[in-house]
Amino acid sequence: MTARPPIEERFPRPSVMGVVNATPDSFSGDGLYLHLEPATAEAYAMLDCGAAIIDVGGESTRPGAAPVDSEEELRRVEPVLAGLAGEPVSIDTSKSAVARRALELGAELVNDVTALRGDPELAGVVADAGAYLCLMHMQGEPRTMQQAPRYDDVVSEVKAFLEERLEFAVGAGIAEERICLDPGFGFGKTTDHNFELLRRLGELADLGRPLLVGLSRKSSLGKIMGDPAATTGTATASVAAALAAYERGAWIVRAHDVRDHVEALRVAEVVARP
Ligand code: HH2
Repeated sequence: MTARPPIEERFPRPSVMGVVNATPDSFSGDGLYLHLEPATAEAYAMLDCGAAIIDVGGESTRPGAAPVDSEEELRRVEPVLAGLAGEPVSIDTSKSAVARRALELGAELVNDVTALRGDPELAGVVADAGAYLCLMHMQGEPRTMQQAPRYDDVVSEVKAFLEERLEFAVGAGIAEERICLDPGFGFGKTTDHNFELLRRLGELADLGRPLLVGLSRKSSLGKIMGDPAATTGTATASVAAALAAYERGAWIVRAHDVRDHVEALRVAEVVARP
């Protein structure tokens, strides 16, 4: 196995990660992908628009979503992964069985929203494959995480958590240069927590690893428009949030509306580095 280059080289800043959900209940309303042909077609369209990688997920992590077992998750994602053979793919899973199969099918990044706390075998699977890894912060678990999120200082708590998970992952044999970190917008966080994290994202960049951010269509973006019951945000609000994140050091941006994000980030990039 040839060692993969550092994640910063493989996915230069800014890179857009396109989201393909093979789930019936994604919060963002794009769970069209139970029919697998459209999922694969959508992924190719995202690549054509400039996505650097496609994140394929078979289990919804929206607040209150029901967990699924490995068999069902694999049944959902395998055909999409097979249809994307040879393309840059990330698997959004916390399960070692799903990650193992996805890596066999060519996925190069494991996006684990539990930051290696969900399945004790996942770290070994990532290490053995020499795969890239995203470690994300979440307070609580998807079913209950939005009930009463609480922090004394959300930024320093998220930072300490990511530092500890990074140390754990490296201790488990995963090369630090293949790891990126994610504050987990919306995962056990109020709207105020999310915007505090976004405002002070630079403090997380101090951890020395590339930051992945997933703000796309998140409910906080709808809530600040005046609808306290909003469950999603618009593409326009998502792009604005992505730009704010980029200006504060974000490296990889996870997004549903890929063309909008690629074009906006290109402008921001040229402004920052003529
Ligand atoms: N957000 C979602 C899922 N996976 N992974 C990372 N690293 N960061 C995120 O912010 C993140 C994530 C939730 O969004 P979505 O995939 O659109 O919805 P669902 O989980 O319902 O499929």
